[in-house]
Amino acid sequence: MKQFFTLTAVSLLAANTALADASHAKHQDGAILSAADDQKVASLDILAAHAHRDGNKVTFHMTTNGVAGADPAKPVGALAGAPATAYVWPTSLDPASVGFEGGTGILALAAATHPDFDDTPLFDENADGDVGNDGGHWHTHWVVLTPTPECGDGALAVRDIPEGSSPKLPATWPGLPIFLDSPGFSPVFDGPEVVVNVGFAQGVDLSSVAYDGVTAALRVNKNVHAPLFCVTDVFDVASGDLSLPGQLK
Ligand SMILES: [Ca+2]
Ligand SMILES: [Ca+2]
Ligand SMILES: [Ca+2]
Repeated sequence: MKQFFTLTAVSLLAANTALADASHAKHQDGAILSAADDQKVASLDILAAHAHRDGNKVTFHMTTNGVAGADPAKPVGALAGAPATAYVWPTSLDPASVGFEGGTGILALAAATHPDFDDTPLFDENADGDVGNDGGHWHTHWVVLTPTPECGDGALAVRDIPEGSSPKLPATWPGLPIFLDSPGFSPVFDGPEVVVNVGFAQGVDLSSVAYDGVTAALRVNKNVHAPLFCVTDVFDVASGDLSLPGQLK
């Protein structure tokens, strides 16, 4: 009898594992697939990116070749030059879909870490009673990316908000002079998988959204002025060319 229960438990466990794995991006119809690459850090080597929709909730996820989230950015001890590591889903959505001024760049969802500063003043990700000390914990952002030559040839940056201008910004904008929102969606890590469930306001047209998947490093400007937050390294792009071949279904 005991053996029966043990066997049942083992097969249930196996079934659960298979079930969990079946939900991963790399097993989804229409996922953007990317080859494994031993030259890349495994946790940032994308195998697949995918997004799917249930009403106004959209699940963005990525399968990596390692343990997703295993290699967060390392602190440098200052805001100037502070690095960030991010899993990023660039989309075809207009920035106005989440409350930014419209037509201002590529709206991208990011799950990020940057231990040198906290930009989620409404959230206490590590639940220690301080909302200002958890930039080193994985959290999410909406960012608006624009080509920014000052960051390097062909490089992108989070769009700056020039002094004296007052573009539309989401209610959860954390106050930095860039097009960055801290909406508070929790990134969920499960082995090779990173998942973010996103809520959209009613009335946002989600019927023909294109997306891609990227792993990247960003860095705060060494002089902490514009351009403030450059994309400095792209580790992997699911499509290989940022063509946003994924179609939200
Ligand atoms: Ca890859
Ligand atoms: Ca915080
Ligand atoms: Ca905290």
